[in-house]
Amino acid sequence: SIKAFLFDLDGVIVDTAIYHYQAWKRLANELGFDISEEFNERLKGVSRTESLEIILAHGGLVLSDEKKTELATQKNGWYLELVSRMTSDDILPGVATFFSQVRKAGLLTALGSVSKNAPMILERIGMTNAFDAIIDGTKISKGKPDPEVFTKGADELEVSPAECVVFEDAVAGVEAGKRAGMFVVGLGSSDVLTQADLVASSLENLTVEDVLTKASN
Ligand code: B16
Ligand code: MG
Repeated sequence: SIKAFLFDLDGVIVDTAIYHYQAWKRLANELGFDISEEFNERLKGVSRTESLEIILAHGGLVLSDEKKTELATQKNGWYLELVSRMTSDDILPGVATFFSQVRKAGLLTALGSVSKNAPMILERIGMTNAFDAIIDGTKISKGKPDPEVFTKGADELEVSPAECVVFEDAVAGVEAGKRAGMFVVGLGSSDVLTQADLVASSLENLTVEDVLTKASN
């Protein structure tokens, strides 16, 4: 039976994906090219260094490791400027109600984010205590679609993968959840999140009971 819910951060709890996109777009523009919103889908759930590699390949640029470190730091600075203004008002619709249902159902919770900034963002929005375990970019060596972020979450909660449900908005994140052997709820479009076991447009359109029923079938 299901014992734990594992949540992605960006695009599930808060919409920081838009800030990552704005910061990467600014970097690409300064390098002389552009990235579209469609292209940005490929960056969701992917680590900072890997995102930069994908962007540089897109722009046809080959740079030294030193330059790459400099650019990643620059992007993170712009990103931090954008997220520093976040408050609990930025928590996505439906999250608070869903989390109160999760608690009532007696389920464990974990954050599964590859972002190194995740703990700071949870502090800003006042949700640090909503999680029994927090797995962020500093605790893992491989980004999504590698399952590491979710298997570590299950380990910290001392539950098995089959007892976990993952909530994800990104293609790479859905793949990570499936590779971890978990039931995956995709939040977004079923045309994009084809690997998900269940898709809803957001947590606002889901109840814990729905998820538990579908995940137990
Ligand atoms: P940072 P998630 C991911 O977070 C983002 O989706 C991805 O766009 C970002 O590059 C990555 O975190 C690393 O973030 O630069 O803050 O360490 O979706 O796994 O919550
Ligand atoms: Mg995400």
